[in-house]
Amino acid sequence: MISTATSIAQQKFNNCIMNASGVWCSDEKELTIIDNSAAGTFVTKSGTLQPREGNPSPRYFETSWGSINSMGLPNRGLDYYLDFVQKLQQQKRQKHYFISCTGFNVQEDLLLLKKITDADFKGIVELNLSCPNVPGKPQTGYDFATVDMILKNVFENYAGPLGVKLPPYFDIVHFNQMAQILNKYPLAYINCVNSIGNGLYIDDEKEQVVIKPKNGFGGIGGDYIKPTALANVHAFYQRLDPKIQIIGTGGIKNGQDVFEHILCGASMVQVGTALMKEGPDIFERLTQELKTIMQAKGYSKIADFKGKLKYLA
Ligand code: RRO
Repeated sequence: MISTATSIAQQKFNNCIMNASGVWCSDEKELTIIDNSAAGTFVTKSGTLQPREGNPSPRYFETSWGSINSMGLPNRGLDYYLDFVQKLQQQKRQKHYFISCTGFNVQEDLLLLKKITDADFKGIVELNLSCPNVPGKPQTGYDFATVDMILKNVFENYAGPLGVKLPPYFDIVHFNQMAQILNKYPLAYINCVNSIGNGLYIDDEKEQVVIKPKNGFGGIGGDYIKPTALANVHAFYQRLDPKIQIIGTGGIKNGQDVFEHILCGASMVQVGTALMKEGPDIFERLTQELKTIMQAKGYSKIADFKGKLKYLA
């Protein structure tokens, strides 16, 4: 028997493959479909204190190598996701879920976490430190002192399992500096990576950008970002206290991609652009493709190859 089961923060999941926040997770209808798919669980769209409409459309565009988006954090508000997940959790006591949230400053982050505490939420929180698309708001994850300050406040005020969604980093010094900060805190996990921020895709015939917000600048996902995602997963796998697990996100569209993320050190993987393109049936396909690879290599569980990337002598 080949198992793709995993655990994050001591919570067990029967499959290590799930959606990435932002894709198929904006409302009850979408979340229910993911819940009933082959995915191990779901994460919600990042919830803010107030519901948000997000940026004007078109705000998402698919290219042959991936996607560009500038959604601008459209969401129903944290309360909506918290209510729905709590309801679901009562029906399915054995299954665990992730709620993503993001504030516009540390005070808002703490208010969001207080709501989660007051709701007696037993699942896992993903604090998004890396939205690239809110005009005028830089990505928190690139401001190292602010990340440190937020995590200090978060762990003084929130006791449940919590991970952070990080932007991609591109320099060894930045991996070192960020790992040093992350290692100070009892994080359940980090999620590498959010989209590569502020790319530009152009329609050559029209000599025009393809999305409306920010004059076409947006977060890049899909094939373009897999090497960057793998590098971030592995760089942090090498540097973090082993108690901090890693969720790998970026460029996953087949079983080989899932395998590579796990080989680099991911304990779970998330699918964004490819889920958007293919729909929730993708989870069944990815799981079967991963199992086929594991069988061919003689692996029966993900611990058999997790983090075991080899280097050249
Ligand atoms: O909503 C978005 O524009 C968005 C978010 Br919050 C995020 O974290 N990553 C992304 O690519 N888009």
